[in-house]
Amino acid sequence: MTVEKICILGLGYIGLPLASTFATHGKHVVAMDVNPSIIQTLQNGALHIHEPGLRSLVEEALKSGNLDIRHSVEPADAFIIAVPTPYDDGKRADLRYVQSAAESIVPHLRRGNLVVLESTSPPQTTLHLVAPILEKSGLVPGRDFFLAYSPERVLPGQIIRELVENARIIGGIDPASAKAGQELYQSFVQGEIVLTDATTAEMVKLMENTTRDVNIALANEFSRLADRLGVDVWEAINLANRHPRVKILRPGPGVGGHCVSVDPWFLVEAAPDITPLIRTAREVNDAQPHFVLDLATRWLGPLEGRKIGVLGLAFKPDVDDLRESPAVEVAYQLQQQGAILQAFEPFKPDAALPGLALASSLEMALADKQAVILLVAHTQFRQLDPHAIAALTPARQVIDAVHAWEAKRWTDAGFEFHTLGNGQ
Ligand code: SAJ
Repeated sequence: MTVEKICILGLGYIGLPLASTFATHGKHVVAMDVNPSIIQTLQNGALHIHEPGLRSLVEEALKSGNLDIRHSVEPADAFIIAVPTPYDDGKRADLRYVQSAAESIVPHLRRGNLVVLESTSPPQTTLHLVAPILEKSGLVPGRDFFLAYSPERVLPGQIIRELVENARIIGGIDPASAKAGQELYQSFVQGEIVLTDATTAEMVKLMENTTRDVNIALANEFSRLADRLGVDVWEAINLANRHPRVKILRPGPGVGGHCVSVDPWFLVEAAPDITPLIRTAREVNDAQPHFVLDLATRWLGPLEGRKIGVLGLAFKPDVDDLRESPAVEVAYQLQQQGAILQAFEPFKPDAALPGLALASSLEMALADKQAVILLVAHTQFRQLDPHAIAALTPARQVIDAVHAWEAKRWTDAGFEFHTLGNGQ
């Protein structure tokens, strides 16, 4: 099939880079979002999210004349759904955005079109949710139009490069749909394009993030063991990783973001009776902020009234995304124990976090404090000079919950220094 015009639904961390990349590769893209403030921001030439390289990519796409930012769906040759799939209070997938995106395509769907779902979704969503909605058009998927699932697999912070270079899985509801997807994505994908069926593709995506979550849970549990047994987990991991078939990930304050901390629940929901490991890994990672709180209490003493500067709130280094962030959770838990916090998140200094005092600068976060806790290994925090910090704060107790700093440099500068996972 020939695709000239693509309509992309959802302009978040996936939809916007995707729309811009198609546009810079010669496709006419209508990029839409139901959130008017996102549309307004983009139409004013600004961005509502931070991702390295995204600004120049969007500018290039707009300059090419191929990218139109719109409030609503328009007829096109292909439609790509890239909306969020959060979970509800019971950890069940909330598919309302997918559902309404599919519904909004129905009036515009024509014979020969291709519809692709990119949002991370529970197994069988394409077949059992999206296909029946699109059938309301009177057209039959597989006969009158193509329908596929193609998971986004890009790493926040590396999205622009990975979008192009990663292997892409395309699962069709039939082989012709997978082939149609291949023809669409090969306009810019440099990685291998592998075709399969829709449910396998959904499963692949969930398996990838679940594998990561389980492995991080293991690393986090190792950090607790090391703490209990008087071992430096970082040294132990480093040594274990010299084994040719061992690759232990990094312990930290927990797992956040909108992917790894959410997606495993979709598998648990699909079959709770046979997924105890996946559930337990989620629970271990969700409890890790509390482990950090326990360490802080042990190292700093009673937290009531203690003035603490918190460095970093994002869910991981060098991103601005605070969704499901374990750092935010740690900050709230410290505050619940009576600590008086000021938190500095350089990528979102004006974030709205109810009840949490944010500092607009590093200097503000450090001034007049009794202790400093590092929760995110942002590059700019990694590079901090302990002597310079000593001049900015009366605090002489430092906790590094992400193993970003070298202990000796801080102790040499006069700090009492603690690292998560160092039980020595
Ligand atoms: N984390 C650790 N220790 C580690 C690695 C990560 O505690 O050793 C934490 C991070 O700090 C963060 C969380 O895990 O809080 C998730 O970070 P991440 O870098 O592992 O993953 P995401 O959520 O940024 O992106 C993941 C990626 N999936 C995999 O690597 C299997 C990405 O490729 C997916 O496209 C993305 O999820 C997604 O959108 O699903």
